[in-house]
Parts: sequence; structure tokens; C-alpha cells
Amino acid sequence: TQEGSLGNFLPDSASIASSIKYHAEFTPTLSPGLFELPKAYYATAESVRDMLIINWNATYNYYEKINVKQAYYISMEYLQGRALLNAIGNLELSGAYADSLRRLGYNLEDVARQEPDAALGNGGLGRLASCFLDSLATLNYPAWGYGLRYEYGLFKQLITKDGQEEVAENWLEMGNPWEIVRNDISYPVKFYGEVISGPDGNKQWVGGDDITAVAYDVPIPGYKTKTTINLRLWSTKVAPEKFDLGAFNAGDHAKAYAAMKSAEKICYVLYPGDESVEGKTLRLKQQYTLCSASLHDIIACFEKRSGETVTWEKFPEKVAVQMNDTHPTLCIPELIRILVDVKGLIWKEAWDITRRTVAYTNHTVLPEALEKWSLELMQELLPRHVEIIKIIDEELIHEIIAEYGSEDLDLLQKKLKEMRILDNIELPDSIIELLNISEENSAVDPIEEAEILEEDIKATDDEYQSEELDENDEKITTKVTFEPDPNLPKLVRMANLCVAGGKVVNGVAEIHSEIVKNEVFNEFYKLWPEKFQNKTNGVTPRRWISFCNPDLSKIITKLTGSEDWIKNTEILSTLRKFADNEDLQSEWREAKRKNKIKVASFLKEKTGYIVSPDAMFDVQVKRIHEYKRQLLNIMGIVYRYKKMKEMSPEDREQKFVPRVCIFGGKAFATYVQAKRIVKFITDVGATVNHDQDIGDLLKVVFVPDYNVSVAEVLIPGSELSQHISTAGMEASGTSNMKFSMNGCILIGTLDGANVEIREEVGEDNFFLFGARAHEIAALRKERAEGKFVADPRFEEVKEFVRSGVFGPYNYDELMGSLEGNEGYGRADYFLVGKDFPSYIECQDKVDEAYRDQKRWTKMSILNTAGSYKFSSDRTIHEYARDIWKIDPVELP
Ligand code: 26R
Repeated sequence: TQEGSLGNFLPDSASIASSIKYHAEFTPTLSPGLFELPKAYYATAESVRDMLIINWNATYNYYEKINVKQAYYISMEYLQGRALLNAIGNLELSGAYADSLRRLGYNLEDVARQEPDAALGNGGLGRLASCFLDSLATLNYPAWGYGLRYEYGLFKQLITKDGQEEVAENWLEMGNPWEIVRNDISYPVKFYGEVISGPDGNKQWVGGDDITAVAYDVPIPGYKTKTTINLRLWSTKVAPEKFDLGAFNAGDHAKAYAAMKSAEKICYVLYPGDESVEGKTLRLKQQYTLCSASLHDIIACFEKRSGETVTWEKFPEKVAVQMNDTHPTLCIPELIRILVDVKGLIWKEAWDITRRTVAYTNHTVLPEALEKWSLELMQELLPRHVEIIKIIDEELIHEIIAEYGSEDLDLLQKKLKEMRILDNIELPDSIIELLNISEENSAVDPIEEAEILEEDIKATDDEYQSEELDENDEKITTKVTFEPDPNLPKLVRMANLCVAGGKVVNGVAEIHSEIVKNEVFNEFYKLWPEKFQNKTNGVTPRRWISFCNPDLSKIITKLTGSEDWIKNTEILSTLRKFADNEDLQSEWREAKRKNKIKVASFLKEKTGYIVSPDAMFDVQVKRIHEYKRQLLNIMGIVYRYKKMKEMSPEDREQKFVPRVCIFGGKAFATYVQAKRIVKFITDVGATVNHDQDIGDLLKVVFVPDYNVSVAEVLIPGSELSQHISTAGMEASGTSNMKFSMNGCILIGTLDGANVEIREEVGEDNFFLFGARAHEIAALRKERAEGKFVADPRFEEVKEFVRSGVFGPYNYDELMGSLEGNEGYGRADYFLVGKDFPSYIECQDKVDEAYRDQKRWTKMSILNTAGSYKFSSDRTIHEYARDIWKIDPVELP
């Protein structure tokens, strides 16, 4: 059909089969001879790629021809997962491919499982970027993604008797049929060197090390559209002139290879641990490589499309750059650098263009995740960028003074401490002059000091005293000083740079955006309220319902009359009126059961544990982090287990609904506490799962190596899913949306997107518990002051764990972290003990609801129906309209 992705060129299964055979023979990545599964996969993927290239070219050429405004999503992470089923699904060729492979003796699912899971990211932020690409292409938005082509993506997780072990995963080892290397598209990227002034005062960054960034393009097909956009990933190699042939010929191979290695290693691994200096340098090099290569490419495209006359003021009318968190912050100084140093614009123009082009999304409020770079390191690696950042910092200070005046130095000091980009760094000269505070009279002698105090405090110096009343009404004296503290590091605060340089700052769920405005960036919000927006996250319904859950999709299509819901999820809300329909309910349950059986066989294959599909499947899958509180979940399970053990078999069966509790997720390799939690969960599983008294009433399974492909199996087969973070700490969450779409009921706190999901699915269809975000600070204070009295049931569980039922591992540190025990740190900072009683009581309500299968099925249907808002299509429309100002373009 014309509507279809390939226009009139819709291949049938015979021509697909011959294309697969062609590739098996003529574009082989494996040795000739047998046509086995791996080869079937590569040849199949290559035949799909042929079609994607046709559409990619058509899309590219058309955008160039009409010189359309384009958005560029810049992200250090993408979690693409597998591409095959997604690509043929979007091309509407799943049936034809299944047929052709059958002719060749293969099953499509088996072939698809050969593909490695592309994990160029850590978790939510990376997967969001991938969902966004799918929506952009589907909705025909002219947009590209930029990222890095890491040779090793996220590590593979093994679960051993000691807990988590990490193994490197070389996803490119067998070649990647989805990428096209563009050997003609490469840019030099410079590190180190120095800044010199040219004849007309212009600055030049010279010397240092140059490496080369080379483009690898991954075509991203839209669903039921010809539009195929691009994910351009940069790889690095030594610049040709940097290979020291002289040294090589003289036999000094090590020297000759050194430059090569140092260039190549930039893209070796995703997110190296940044404990060491080496690690930090590498991470900063990665960030700069991404920003520099992408901006050069964006600018080259703008210049090419501008034709004869390049009008730089028009740049923001053709280009929108979105920074996925602060990781690509260097886009700001890099754009300014290119415009000023290379294109010859004056500062004011460049700054203005930059501020109209780039926007920033914040994805976390955890203080330890707000990036700060050592000024010293940045100075060494990127000297010109530091100069530019200093000017931006200076302009920001001027804006702050313009807003708040320079009379009240106390106030000014407070503002600057919060808002300056440079932290713990002396004020620029222009500001010292403006404030009339100078070096010489900065040292205040004691007599003068006393006089100043008597004189009712007025601004005279950069060391300045004022009175404040503290809580006890005692007069205390504070010093106003603008001098850096020599004991503290000098830092560049990337988030502050993003807020100052970005045209828009957005959070990723309503509650999170409020926290961004009222807490994290409150001072900036007061200065520029118009900059702040909310863009609630979403997920693609193609991958996360249609392709991963065909059984449920068939039901939805039948009830809604067409497949239109896959492109327009609002249609899902019409399912509400069928929620009580008994025929639908039994079909719905049947589909869930089929998916549960798949999960059960998956669990058996991966862990050896055998679980009953008659039990409730209760799932928590996400990165292991204290704030996500897997510990609360497992403590609840231990409580349940202990109660079961105390009861007679009859009472046990009476009281508890059989459950399979499934966990999955990776702990950051150096995050000790998270790894202890993994170990604890697996130990509980080992004890409970072998307990003859318990049988099918309770199973605890940790699925190793959780990734996108594993999620595609688990989510459709889940019934209860846990999103139980300490309120205020999870920016949004996106798997909560996927579970809800797949008819899974959530148990959760009022955090992130849970708040909005609950609003849409209805409060009766969401299991809510726990403290609210606004209560957390007071609760922590109470905790720290030792005023909190834990629920006896919580004490009982800790005691039980310590008693050694789960093996010889020492749980003192893990249990101690839940107490006001200084030795082990944070006095239950995440409030597991506080929320424990309301959590286990809520879990009793879950059991009660599950016993009534009609009620449960109705809740499940209402979850799918209420999830319509959480399509990334909705999110992308909002970004396009409110931030990027781009319009969809349909190819002719
Ligand atoms: C800089 C470094 C330490 C670093 C910190 C944090 C690197 C990566 C991260 C990942 C964070 C930013 C992340 O993944 N955040 C998640 O983003 C999702 C998409 O918006 C949210 O749904 C989720 O709540 C949030 O934790």
C-alpha cells in the first residue's frame, strides 16, 4: 500500500527469502558452508537493512531538499535492545519474514534471539532516549540522535554464590549488521594544548592531541511510515598524521601505538568508574568527543543547507539541540567556541544563538548524580572551554546582581553560592570592581570588625559580617566572604551551566518538575521562571505492547476495531467500558497466563528454579539502588516467609496467596551496598525456594543480567509490579508505564510518574503506600535525632535476618544501615523502616484483591486502558511543540 513504509516496494516472502539467501552468500560475516542460526540472523538482518537504507536515504534527501528545522537529541546513553523484530514490525513485514524464514527452515523468534542486546546505556535515561527515537521516526519529526559507539556496553551480570559478578560484553564481536560506517564523515577532536591570541585579538586553541571521530549510522525506522531517521554514533581513532611511522620503523612500536591506543580507548567502554583520575579524564574525553563531533556535524549540515549565504542568526530557526541530562553540557561552550573562534562571530551573537538553540532535561535530583568537574582537570584538557565557561559565569553573576542589586551582600553571597557555575572560585575582576570590594581591604582587623558590628552592618568589604537569629533566638555572627576556601576543590557545576545556557529546563514527571523548580534549581526558577517546563516521560507502545505482547495486542485490536491504538494510544482508554465484561475478562486472563508460562520457562532456563504459573507473579526490575528500595521489598518477603513458617499448613494456605517474587537489575560495579542487596535477595531465594513447608506458596527468584530483552519477556507476564522508591527520589520511572500498559497492577509510593499513572488508572487500581515527598525531610530529621520508634514487625524481621536463617553471610552492615547505627552510615536515609508497616499492610490488600480474580482482571484492564497517556508519542509531541518548535514532515 502507499501508506506502508516502503511505498510500492513491498516485498513478498519469496523475494525476502532470496534476499536472505543472497546475504548469506555474498555479504558473509561468518565462514561459508552451513547455513546455521547465527548466519540466518545476520543474513536476515542485512536483508532488513537494505530496506532501511532505501528509506533512510529518502528521508535524508527530503529533509535536505526542503531545508527543514531539525531537532538533535544528544545522549551519552542509548539502550536500544534488539533491533530485528522492531524493524520488521515497524516495516509491517513480520508476517512476510516469518514466512520466508519458515521456507528456509527457521523460526523467526529463534533467529531474533541470536541478536545481542545493544546496551549502550545504564538504565532509564538510556532507554528513554531509545523510545524517543522510535516516536520521532513514527511521528515523522525531522530529528536525529547522537551518541557514542562504545565497544563494550553495559557489563553482563553473572549471579554467583557471592552475588553479582561483572563480565565485559563485546556486543560488536560478531559484527553489527545495523550500522553503516561513514568513512567520509569524520571530525578532528582536540584535547589539551593551549589558547593563544591571534593578531586581531581572536582566540585560538592550538597544539595538544588531535583524535578523529568517525560516524556510524544506525537507521531508525518509524512505524507504518517511510520516515527513517538516524542515530549517529561516534567512534574514535587516531588522527592519520598522529601515527608515528618514524618510531615504528625505528622499532619503537610501543611509542608508535601509544597515540593509537589513547585515541581508540575513548570509546572502549560505557561509563567507566570515575573513582580514579584516569577514569575521570576518560569520562570527560567521552563527553567532549560526543559534543564536539556532533556539533561540528550539525553545523556542517546547517552550512550545507544554507547554500551560498550562511546567516548565523538563523541557526536557532533550523536547529534545536536537546541535552539528555548534564552529560552533554559541553555542547554549550563548544557551540560558542566554534561560532566565535572558527566562524568569527562576536561573543554576544554566539551566546545569544546558543541560548536559543540548546535545552536541558534533568533526570535526577540525587545530589551525587549532579555532575561537577574539577576545574583543574577541565583546564588541562579543554583550556579554551574553561575561558568560555568563565565568561558565562561572569555574565550570570551580572544577571544576578541586576536582579538582586549589590546592596545586600549577605543575600548576594547566598545567591552566588547556589547559582554560580564555578564553585569555590574567586570572583571575576569586573565583579570585584562593581561591588567595590578589593583585595587590600579584604582583611578586616578585629577593632574595625567590632565597629562594623555596632554600625548596624553595611556592605563594605568582601569579608563582611552580619547577624542572624538561629532557632534558639541566639545571636550568631556569620561571615560573608567571596574568597574561595583553599581546602575545598574548585569545581565546574554542569547543571548550573545547563540552566544558564539552556533555553528550556525540563523535569520528566509532574512531581519531579515541581521539585526541580522549588528545590534543586529554585534560585534559577526565581530568576527565570519562564524557562522551566515539565515533560512527563513516555515509552513506545510499539516495542512495549505491540511487539512484546502479541496476545494482549490481538485482544486490544479486536475490541477497538483496528490496530490504530498502536499509533494513537488514546484509543486504549475505550477499553474502560469493557472492564466488567466477563468474556473479555477470561480472554484477558488467558493471554496473561500464556505470558506467565513463558516467564516460567525463561526463569527455569536462566536460574533453574521451577515456579507455578498459578501463583501471582510479583516483579521488581530496575537498577539496584538504595533509593529504589529493593531492600524494602525483600524485607517484606522475609516477613511473609517468617509468618508462613509460624503457621500451620492450613492457616498458611488460608492466609497467603501463592507468589513468585521476581527481582532483576544490575548494581553499579563499585556500589557496595547495592551488591549486598543482590546477595541478600539471592540468599533469601536459596533458602525459601528449597523449603519443603513453603512449596509453591512463595518463591524468590533473581533473574540474572536484566536488560531490554529480558524486560520484553518479564513485563507481559507480570501481575504486580513494584515502584517503591522513597518519595521524591525517583524522577519518573518508565518501567512503571510499561507494566501498567501490559495490564500489570502497580504497588508504589507517590513518586515520579506513579503519581500520574495512579491519576489515570484510578486510585482503586493502584496499591498506594508510604510517606509523601513533602514529609521526607522532617522524617529524616526525626530519624537522625533518634526520635523514631520502629514498628515491632520491622525489628522482628531484622532480628530474623541476623539470626542466620539465610546462610553464613554477615548481614550486620545491611541491617545496620536501617538503624541509627553510626558505624554503618546513614541511619535509614531511605526510610525503609518508616514505610515498612504501611508496605506490608498494603501487600495484604494485594493478596485480598488477587483472591477475587474478577476484581483483579478488571483492575488489570483498567491499567491498560489508563496507560494511554504514557506513550512516548505524547511526550515527543510536547517536546516538539513546546521546546524544539519543529513540525512533522511527511515524505512525498
Ligand atoms: C553523571 C553520572 C554519575 C550519572 C548519574 C546518573 C550517569 C547516569 C545517571 C542516570 C540517571 C540520570 C538516570 O538514568 N535517571 C533516570 O532517568 C529516567 C528517564 O527520565 C527516569 O525515569 C528515572 O526516574 C531516572 O532515575
